[in-house]
Amino acid sequence: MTPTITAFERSPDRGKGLARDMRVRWALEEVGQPYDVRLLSFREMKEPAHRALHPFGQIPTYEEGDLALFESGAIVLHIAQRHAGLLPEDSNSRTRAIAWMFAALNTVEPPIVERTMATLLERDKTWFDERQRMLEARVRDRLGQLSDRLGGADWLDGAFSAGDLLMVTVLQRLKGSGMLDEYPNLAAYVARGEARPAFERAFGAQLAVFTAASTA
Ligand code: GTB
Repeated sequence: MTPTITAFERSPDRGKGLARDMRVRWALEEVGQPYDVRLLSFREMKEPAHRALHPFGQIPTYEEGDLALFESGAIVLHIAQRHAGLLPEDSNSRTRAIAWMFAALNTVEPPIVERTMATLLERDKTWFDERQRMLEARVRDRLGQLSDRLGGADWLDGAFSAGDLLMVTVLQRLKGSGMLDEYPNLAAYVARGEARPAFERAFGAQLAVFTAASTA
C-alpha cells in the first residue's frame, strides 16, 4: 500500500527543504518506499478534514491503509520499524538509535527552534539583542556537546540511522546563522547527510512542489 503524506502547497521556506515533511520524504526515500503527497494550503490545514488527521492542524501527516499518523518523529520511527535500512538489527544498537531520534527532537531541536522563532517574531522588541545572545548561547551549548560526541565519526552511533536523519534535519535549520560553521565536524556531518542520494531525491521532490507553485 502506497502511503500518502501531507506537505505545504507553498512552503514558506521557498523550497529550502526546512519544513518537516522533508524528514518523512527522506526516510521514505532511504527505505525505497514510494509515496503520494497531498498538498495543503494554510486554510486547508485548519479545516475539520485535516484536523481529524492532525489535532494541531499541521503538516506532515502519514496515511497508510487504516493507519493515520501525525508528528514527524513518530512517522519516521514507523517507517524505520516497518522497513530495513534506518535502524540497526541488534537490539541494543536499535534502541540507542531511537534514543538519538529523541535527542534530535527533544534536546537539540527546541533551542534551535526557539532561537529561530525569536529572530522571526521578536526582532522589534527592546530586549531582542539580550535575549538573542542567551538563546544563541543555549544553541552553542548543545552544538558543542553534540560536536564532542560525534568527534571524527561519520554518524552518531555506527552506521547511518534514523537518529542521524532527524539530527541532520534539525541542524539544517541553523544554516545561514553561521553557528554550524563554528563546529566543522557538525557542518561536515550535515553535508554528509545531504550528499546521500535519498536526501537528494527527497529534496528535489519538495523543491519541485515549490517551483511548480511559483510558476503557476
Ligand atoms: N512536532 C510537529 C512535527 O514534528 O511533526 C511539528 C509540525 C510542524 O511544526 N509543522 C509545521 C506546520 O504545519 C510545518 S514544519 N506549520 C503550520 C501551522 O502550524 O499552521 C515547521 C516549519 C515551517 C516553516 C519553515 N520555514 O519556512 O523555514 C520551517 C519549518
